[in-house]
Amino acid sequence: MNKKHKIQRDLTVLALLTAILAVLSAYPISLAMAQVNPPPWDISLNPQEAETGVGNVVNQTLEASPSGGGPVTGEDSALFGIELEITFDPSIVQVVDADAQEPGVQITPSSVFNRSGVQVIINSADNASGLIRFVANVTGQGDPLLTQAGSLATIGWRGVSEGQAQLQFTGKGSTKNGFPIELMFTTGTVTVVSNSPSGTVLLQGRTDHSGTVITLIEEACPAGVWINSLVTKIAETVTDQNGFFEFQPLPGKTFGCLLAFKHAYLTAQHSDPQGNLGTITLLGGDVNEDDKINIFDLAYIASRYKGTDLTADVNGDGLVDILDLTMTGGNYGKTGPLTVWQTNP
Ligand SMILES: [Ca+2]
Ligand SMILES: [Ca+2]
Ligand SMILES: [Ca+2]
Repeated sequence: MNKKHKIQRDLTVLALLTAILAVLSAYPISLAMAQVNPPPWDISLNPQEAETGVGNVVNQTLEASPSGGGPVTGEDSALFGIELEITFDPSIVQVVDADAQEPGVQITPSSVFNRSGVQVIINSADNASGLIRFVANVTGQGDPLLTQAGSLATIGWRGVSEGQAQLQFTGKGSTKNGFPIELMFTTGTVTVVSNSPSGTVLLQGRTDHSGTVITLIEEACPAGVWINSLVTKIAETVTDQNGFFEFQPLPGKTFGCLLAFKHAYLTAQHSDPQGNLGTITLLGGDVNEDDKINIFDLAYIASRYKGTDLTADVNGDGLVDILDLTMTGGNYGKTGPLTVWQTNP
């Protein structure tokens, strides 16, 4: 081959290369798009708005699903790695440690992360600063973490004080080849409500409903007449003029029963008292405090009629008279404890 032919051949090769480059340069964006823009995923919480009491625990599941519906497959589309940060207000909620063996506080990874070829690099919750960090990925030739909607983890929240904790997310996913997968976050909340019981206890035949003693005990509601010495009292309060009572927050306490006691009235109870219990009206006439209204009460009132022994004064007006006798007679045969509370409108 002479020099002239070699130059001609080189020019031909150059022209071909130029043509190829020209063709390629017409499509670089679409080629690039196909590789670095895998479909985004939605990250959400179930339930989105969780609620619990002070000292109580509620679970929220962290869920992922392809924004387009899925399933999403292929090395450059499916979810092979994920990093998430969730911030929360640690003065309102704290993360419950899901792994007692591991130092620090962890959330519970879903079964997706509980197979070979999947590694959880970071799983930590900082209850001082209010930050959850979760990082996991697939190693080797493992299958993707997810190709369709599924659960990532469960977070257990313990209520610390009344209020609403806003949860904020940041993070991203990764394809197998390390292209970023955009995560679209739907933020959630955890609302902590007071678990302290409140309610209204009215007294039949009175306009001033004050003075009923309300007691919270650990034990389940006792059947029949309850005896002070046999129960473990957690707290005690007294109703106001409107019959209203409310306990201060009692973090970490669980109550078996709430008891209401007022002399000359049948007692009332409420099992597992939490929050607003509603209203109950105590029936009058039990002057001998055996939680029964019967002939003994009527006899007692009759024997003190118009007298000065005010233990027989059922309606508390300072007199033992026909009003006390009639109310007691009207309740004849009734027994406590009363347990039917009306829900406030
Ligand atoms: Ca731990
Ligand atoms: Ca009685
Ligand atoms: Ca009276």
